[in-house]
Amino acid sequence: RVRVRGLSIHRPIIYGNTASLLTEKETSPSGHTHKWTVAVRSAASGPDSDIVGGADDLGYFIKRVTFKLHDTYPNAARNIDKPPFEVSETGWGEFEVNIKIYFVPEAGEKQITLYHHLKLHPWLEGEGSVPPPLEVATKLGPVHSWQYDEIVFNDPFQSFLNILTAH
Ligand code: SLL
Repeated sequence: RVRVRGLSIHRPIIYGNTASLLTEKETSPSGHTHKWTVAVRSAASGPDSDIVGGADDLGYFIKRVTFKLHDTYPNAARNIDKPPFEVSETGWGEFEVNIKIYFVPEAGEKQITLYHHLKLHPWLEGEGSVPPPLEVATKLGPVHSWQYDEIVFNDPFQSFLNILTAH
């Protein structure tokens, strides 16, 4: 296993969530108010990609993404082993999602951990910690909360570099 010393290669990603209100009918009897999707996506897609990233083409170097949800969810640690790396659920509250990204064995790299605050409410400037009333939230539409990041591999193995550059 040969490392390519002095080389550093990166892959851009975005991670985060979208959320929208459930209809009144969907809300009862669970008490859940929102449906949401939390995801890790490639940010390296072309101009035709949509707002939350394009092709789910991370599978060639990511083998698993674990989304650790709030303990109020059954099986809170959700393992996703192929793209799209995402979890969709319903709920009533915001919380911190712990996201662990595991790489293919060729990488010889440890997993990385990201944190994302699952956002359900269209928090308004200067309104403190009180979410806007339902009719306001309804008017504002779905909430998007995404962060850009780059996964950096330093001194990658030659075989892994080949995998990365072949895509
Ligand atoms: C809060 N600290 O109090 C947060 C916790 C937890 C959200 C939010 C669970 C849904 C279910 C759900 O929405 N949990 O499975 O019943 O706001």
